[in-house]
Amino acid sequence: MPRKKPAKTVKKSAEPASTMTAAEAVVATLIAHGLDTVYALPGVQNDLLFEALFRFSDRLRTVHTRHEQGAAYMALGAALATGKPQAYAVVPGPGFLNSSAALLTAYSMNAPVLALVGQIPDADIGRHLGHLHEIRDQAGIIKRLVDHLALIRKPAEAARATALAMRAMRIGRPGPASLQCAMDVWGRSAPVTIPAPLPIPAPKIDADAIRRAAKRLGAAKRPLIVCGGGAQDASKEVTALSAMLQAPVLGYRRGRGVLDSRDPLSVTLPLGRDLWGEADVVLGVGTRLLTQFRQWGVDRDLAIIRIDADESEHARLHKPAVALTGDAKPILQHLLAELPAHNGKRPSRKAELEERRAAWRKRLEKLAPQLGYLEAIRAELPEDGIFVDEVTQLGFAARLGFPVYKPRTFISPGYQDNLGWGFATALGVQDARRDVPVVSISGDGGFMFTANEMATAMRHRIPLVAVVFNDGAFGNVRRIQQESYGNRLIGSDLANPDFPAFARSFGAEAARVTSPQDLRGALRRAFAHRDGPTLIEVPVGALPSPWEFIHMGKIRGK
Ligand SMILES: Cc1ncc(C[n+]2csc(CCOP(=O)(O)OP(=O)(O)O)c2C)c(N)n1
Ligand SMILES: [Mg+2]
Repeated sequence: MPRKKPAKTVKKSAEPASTMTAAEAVVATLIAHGLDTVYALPGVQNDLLFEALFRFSDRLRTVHTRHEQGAAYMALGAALATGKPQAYAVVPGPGFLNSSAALLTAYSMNAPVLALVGQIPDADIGRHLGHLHEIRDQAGIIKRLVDHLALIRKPAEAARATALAMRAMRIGRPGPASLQCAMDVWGRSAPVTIPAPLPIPAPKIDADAIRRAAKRLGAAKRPLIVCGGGAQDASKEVTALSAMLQAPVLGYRRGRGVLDSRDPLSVTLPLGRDLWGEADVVLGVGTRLLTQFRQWGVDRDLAIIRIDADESEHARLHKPAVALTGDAKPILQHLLAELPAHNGKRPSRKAELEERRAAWRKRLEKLAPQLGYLEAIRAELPEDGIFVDEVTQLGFAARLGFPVYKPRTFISPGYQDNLGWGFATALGVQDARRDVPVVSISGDGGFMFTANEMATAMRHRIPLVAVVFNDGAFGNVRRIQQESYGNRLIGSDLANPDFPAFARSFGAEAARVTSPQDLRGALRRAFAHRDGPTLIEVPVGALPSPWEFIHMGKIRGK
C-alpha cells in the first residue's frame, strides 16, 4: 500500500529537528511521502535544489530529460500509471513555460503532479529588473494551471509547504500543485523536522443519497454506467455493480479498462451512445459527462446519478437526480451494500449486448487498416501491459476498438487531446512501471514533438516500445482539408527523418514493418529487449476517417 512506507519513514524522522537547507527539507519531505523519483532539468536557479537531490540520491532518483516538457510529461505518465503523486523540477520562466502544456494536461486529467519551479532572487521577485529567466507574475501564470501553489520564503517553511502541497494533490478532486522557491532561499538553512503526511479527510458519505441512488438504480429498467478517469481505482466495485444491475459500462478515453473489455457488459463508442439513448437511469462515475450532455442530449425520461470527488462538478451542466460527493470506491461500496434491498433479479443481457457489439464491429470494419494494427498490438501486449494513446488515427481507433483488460492500462490524454504528449508521457509510464511492457503509439506528427527524449530513454535505460505510424502528414488535419475545405492543403504535409535510423543514432533498437503480422514479430522482439527503448516505424497511407463513430450527434432531447 502506498501509504505504509511514508508512515514508517516519518516515524524515524519525527526526531529532534536537524539543520537543513530549504531544498533538503523539500526533498526529505518528498521522500517521507513515498516519492522515489523526480523528473528534472537543471539550471542555475535550482543548483541548490540539485545539491539536495544529490545528497538524497540513494533514496530519490533524479531522471533528467532533454526538454522541460519531457520532464513534466514523464511525471504525468508516472502519476497516471501508478495513481500516486509524482514530481518534476524546472527553472523559472522559459523552463516553467516549456513544461506548461504537460501541467495543463495534468490539471485536466486530475493527475497529482507536483511542479517544483525555481525563482529569481527572493528580494527581487516582482520588481521587473530583468533577471535571468524572470517572468512577469510567474505565480499568476502557474495559478491558472494548478489548484494549490505556494512560494517558499524561508527554510523553516519548506517542509510544511511541501506536505501541504502533497495533501492538496489528494484532497477532494485530485490534481497538480506547485511550489516556487527563489534561488537563494533553496540554500538557506534552519532547524527542520520532516512532517508526517498530513491526514486526508474523507468526505462523509451521505447515507440518504446512497439510499435514493440505490432505489433509482434498483427500479431502473435500462440502467447505464458511464465511467471516466475518476473510476480507475474502483474497478472491482464497478464490475460488481454492473453485474448486479446487468448495466452496461461505457468508457471512452479515460474510463477504459475499469470494466474488462472481455465482459459483454463493457462498451465504448459508438454502442455507448445507443445505450445512452435508451437509458432511464445513468450512473456517472468520475466523469464530466460533457459528450453525453452536450452532444448526445438529455431529457426528462433520463435520471442522472453522479459520483464525483468535486462537489461543484455535479450540476455544472445538468442537475442530477442524486449527487454523491467523494471517491468512487467507498461510495460504490456503500451503494453495493444498499442495492440488494431495492434490486430485483435481472435477466442476463449478455446475449443482447454481444449481438449489438458484433453489429457495431461490422460497421467499424471501415477502420480495418487501423484495427488490424491494433489487434497485432493487443495480441502481443500482455494483459497488464500498458498502452499509451495519442492524437492520431491509430489512437482514435483504439478508443473505439482496442480491448483493455485492467484499470490504468489504457493511458489516454483526456479532453486536452494534446498532440505530442504520447512518447514522453509513455516514458514516464514505463519508468514508473518497469515491471510491465509499455507501448506508445504516435503519428509522425505527434512523435516529433518529444522525439528528442529518445536520448532520455537511452540515458535512463527505459525499455519503452514506441510505434510510430508514418503517413508523412498531420494526417488528421490533411483529411479535414481534403474533405471539408476543397482539398486546399496547407501546413499539413511533413518532412520526416528516417525514423529507424534516427532511433539507431541514439543507440536504440529499431525496426520498420509494413503489415500487422510483421508488427507482431517486431513487438515480440522489442518486449524481450528490456535494456533500452525500441522504435518501430509503420509506414501507412491515408487512413479512413473515424469521426462518424465519434461525433454522432443528438440521440435524445431537443
Ligand atoms: C497540441 C496540439 N496541437 C495541435 C493539435 C491539432 N491536431 C490534431 S491531430 C493533428 C495531426 C496529427 O498528426 P500525426 O501525429 O501525424 O497523426 P495522424 O493524424 O497523421 O495519424 C493536429 C495537428 C492538437 N490536437 N494538439
Ligand atoms: Mg501523420
